[in-house]
Amino acid sequence: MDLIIKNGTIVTPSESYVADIAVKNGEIVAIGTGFSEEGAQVVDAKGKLVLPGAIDAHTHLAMPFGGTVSADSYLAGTRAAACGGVTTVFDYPMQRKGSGIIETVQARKDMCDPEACVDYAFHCCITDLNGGAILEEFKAAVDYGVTSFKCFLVYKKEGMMVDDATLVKIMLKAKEAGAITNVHAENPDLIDLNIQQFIKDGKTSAWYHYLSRPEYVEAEADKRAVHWAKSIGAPLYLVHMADKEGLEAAIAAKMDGNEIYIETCPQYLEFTCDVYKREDGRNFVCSPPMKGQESQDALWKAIKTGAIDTIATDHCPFQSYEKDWGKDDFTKIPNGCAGVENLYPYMLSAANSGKLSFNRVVELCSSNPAKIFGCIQKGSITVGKDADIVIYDPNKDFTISVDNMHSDYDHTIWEGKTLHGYPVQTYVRGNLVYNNGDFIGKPGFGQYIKRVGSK
Ligand code: DUC
Ligand code: ZN
Ligand code: ZN
Repeated sequence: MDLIIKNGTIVTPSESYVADIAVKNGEIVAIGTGFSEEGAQVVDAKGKLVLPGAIDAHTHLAMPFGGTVSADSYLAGTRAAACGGVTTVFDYPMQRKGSGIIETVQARKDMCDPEACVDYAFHCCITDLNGGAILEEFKAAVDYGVTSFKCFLVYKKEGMMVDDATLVKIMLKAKEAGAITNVHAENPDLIDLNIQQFIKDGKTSAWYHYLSRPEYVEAEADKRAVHWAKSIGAPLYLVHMADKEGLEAAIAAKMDGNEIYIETCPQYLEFTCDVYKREDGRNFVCSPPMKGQESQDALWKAIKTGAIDTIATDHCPFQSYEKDWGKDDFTKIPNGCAGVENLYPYMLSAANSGKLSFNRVVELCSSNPAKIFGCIQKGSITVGKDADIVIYDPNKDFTISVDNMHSDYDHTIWEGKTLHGYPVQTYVRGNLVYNNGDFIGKPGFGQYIKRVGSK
């Protein structure tokens, strides 16, 4: 045996129990008691929880966006991931006009390979069908391990948006190839209408970022995506759900038997649109923006009832000087916030405070993303799976500060937030990459995860 983690409380989506875990060659080979410790590294996890590593199914690392590039490289973003108990990240390469899917993903894989500190996979954003050639590449993309494609219903001027006909073509072809379509739902025409008026009226603070993209802007697009999924019988994954009306429409369609999955993010669970009234409101600018209290309450309710499937981060930090570009004009603020290192600790702290169960956190942050996105080696503490393991101390309090994070950004929206309980160790395939506050992994250790489609 290479590693034995003993006496800890193992948490799965359905139960918590005390047992020892034996790891060999990066895999969990046995769960039980009384293993021979000869030659093995032995870790005593008594009094601690032993959890599957989280899967952050939504990051934008080194992403060209908003006139710059997001502040975390693959190295910094995956280093931060390791320190927050995230053992796999899903990044979003952007296919551009004239480029193929595999070409797009391969280019990002080449960047990521030497830098990745945890395992990684890719969803591919589709922005153009290249006269239909892209659709013909879906099957090859699935064989390459990319089993999810993303459509933006927004970012029209940025050349990222797809229209409804393109969306439907993608959803149908994805279904045929055994893949799923992820959708960022906001309505760009309504946003532009609002922005034009606000700029004309001299209303330029971060608060108007929210008011130009309020609840109805997201709800319309959520409902449209749900409508197409229902009408053509294709699977849909709604990313970063933030509004009550869209959420309720998606839940109703799920309850009618449609294959619809809903993701939300910690920032929507913690903050409301009131943050945009703060002096540092621009630091919270992301899209979709944080919404009102009613939406936040609806998200928490859906987490408790089981209607929300995953929590991911949309990690896309920018430096303060970049956020400052929009000090006097909210339209110039690069959209995005940090979160990859905060995801698991935040949700586990919520569990520790009794807001939901630890089992449900494991389901939302690990098992469900693994299942939905075909990561068959990941997502649970089970014999035969990768030994992606987090040891969590429920008694360790931790106050988040930019100084104790492991990213390259210079500020965080989570500054000053105290969490009850914190990860103390993270293992990726049986290798210790984070130990009590320190990153001890190696760039390049992270591996590309070739995912399995549903066909
Ligand atoms: N939203 C953000 O806030 N940042 C990156 C991309 C996105 O859709
Ligand atoms: Zn998005
Ligand atoms: Zn995103």
